[in-house]
Parts: sequence; C-alpha cells; structure tokens
Amino acid sequence: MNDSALLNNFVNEYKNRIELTIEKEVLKDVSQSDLSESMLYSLKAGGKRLRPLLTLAVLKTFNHKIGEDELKVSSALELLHTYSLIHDDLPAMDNDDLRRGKATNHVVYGEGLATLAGDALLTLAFQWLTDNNLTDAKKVQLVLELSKKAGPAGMVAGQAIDILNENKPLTLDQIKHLHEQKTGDLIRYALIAGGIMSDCESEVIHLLDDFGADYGLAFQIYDDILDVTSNTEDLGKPVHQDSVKNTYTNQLGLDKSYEYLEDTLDHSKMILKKISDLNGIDVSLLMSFLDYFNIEK
Ligand code: GRG
Repeated sequence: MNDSALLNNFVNEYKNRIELTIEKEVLKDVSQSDLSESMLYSLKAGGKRLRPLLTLAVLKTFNHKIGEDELKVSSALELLHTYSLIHDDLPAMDNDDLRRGKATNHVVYGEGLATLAGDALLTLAFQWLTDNNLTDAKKVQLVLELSKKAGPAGMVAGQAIDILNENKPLTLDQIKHLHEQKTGDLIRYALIAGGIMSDCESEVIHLLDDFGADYGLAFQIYDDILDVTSNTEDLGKPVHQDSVKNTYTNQLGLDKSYEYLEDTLDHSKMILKKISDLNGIDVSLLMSFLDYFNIEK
C-alpha cells in the first residue's frame, strides 16, 4: 500500500470513531445544555482531528489495542485544541469571525459563553485523561505531560509571546521559540501520549517527542506558506492576514520557507528511521502523516 492510501484508510477508520467518542462523552459529562451546545458547535465544526489521529497512529504502530479508553484519552486532546481555537478567536485575542469557513464561537454564542465553552473544554480534557480504565501510573503521566505542553510552560506561553509581540518584529530564533510552544507542544504531546499508552521505553518516547517537534515545526511553516499561496475558499479562513505578523514567510521569504520545510521533513524521517531501527517496527503509518505537507510549488 502506498503512503497516501495508508493514511486515507487510517483516517477513514478512526476520524469517525473520534467524533463519535467526542459527541457521546460530551453529552454524558455536560448537563448545562447551552454550554454543551456551544462546546459541540466548535467541536463539530470540521476539524481535521490531526492530534488525536497522531496519538492513535502511535498506538497502531506499536500494535497496541485501540479500545474505548484509548479513544477517550486521544479525543481529550481535541477538546484542548478546540478550547485554544475558541479563545484565540475572541475579540481580546485575534478577533476572528471565521474559522474553518464557519462563524466563530463568540459570533454565534456571545463572548461570555464562548469563553466558558473554552474553559469547559480545557477542564474536561483533564477529566477524560483520568476518568477511564488505564493504570493510575499512565493517567498521572498523561496529566503531567499535557499540563506541561498545554499550560504556562507550553502553548499558553507561546500565545502570550505572540500577543505581546504582535507589532514587533522578532528574530528567527524568537519566532521558532514562539511556535515551538504555541503550535508544536500540543503536537509533541500527541506523540508522547501514544508512547505512554503503548508502554514504550523512555528512549522511544523521547524519539516520538522529537518527531512531534519536527512535525509541529513543519505544520507551522506550512500554515504560514498557505497563508501566502492559498485562497479563502480553500482554507476556510481569510488569507494574507499575516503580512504584519511574525511568520516564517515574513522572516525568510517564500523560497527559503519551502527549503526550511523540506529540511524539517527530512529530519523527521530520520527520527522515524531511528524508531524503526530501535524497535524493529514498521513506521510507515507515521511516515504517511508527512503527506499532509503538499510541497509542490
Ligand atoms: C488561546 C491559550 C491559547 C492558545 C491559542 C492554537 C493557538 C494557540 C492558536 C491558533 C492560531 C493558529 C492559526 C496557529 C497555527 C497552527 C494551528 C494550531 C492551526 C490550527 O490547527 P489545525 O489546522 O486546525 O489542526 P483544525 O481546524 O484542523 O482543527
């Protein structure tokens, strides 16, 4: 099977299971109906489910079972990711009216409820990491890793650097640091969580973490490239928004951004090869996730 068929089959099988898990568990855990409606509005607004799919791909790679508990833990990351998007779109932050081609949460439900929907998604994510049948040791490890990657040592710090430097040009190193935290850390957690649930040795978890860091960097460079090269219809959000922002394309120019993306993808393949050599396992499913980056200029 070639890489894109492998990825398509995997996404077709698991995206739906993630979405069913999210809907069923949110309705079970949230009794206030306005809140659950506003949470589900953004959860069902057409996200790619990239992060939970990455976690499940690690489980599949290590031949670990994917049952209800693994699905719930993987889906918790989608809750957290969705909270970050709702809060990022608020007038106090990016003030966006459109995401994934739909009105943003605060436009539909008002700023108060949108803020609370984000708060609820963040809290519920941690509930799902612990309200399951995994071992206590795994639950604690997952909670610690997600706290570090999503909180003030990770994504929230990246967002703070971003909003505090909106109109100030940063150096390439500063931009890299900002995006490592803002975008990269949740993707790193997606890979680490798969390693924790699959009982991987710490050396392998470190390599999965490194692959996640490369994937996150590639994801951000690609997002910046698309903002320059794409159109609103294809992206479902306004384009050419980043002309005054701290992006890779503004810092490096388009050609060098493509080169940086290719170098990063090459590095990520080397990490996967190390994982394969160390464990004698087939890493082609994880490799197929690199197909997301369409680098034909
Ligand atoms: C509010 C604490 C806080 C953090 C917000 C994630 C984030 C931090 C801001 C979003 C801004 C942004 C466009 C970041 C670039 C990369 C990114 C995270 C894109 C969105 O992720 P996708 O493409 O989204 O996985 P979908 O729609 O598929 O879920």
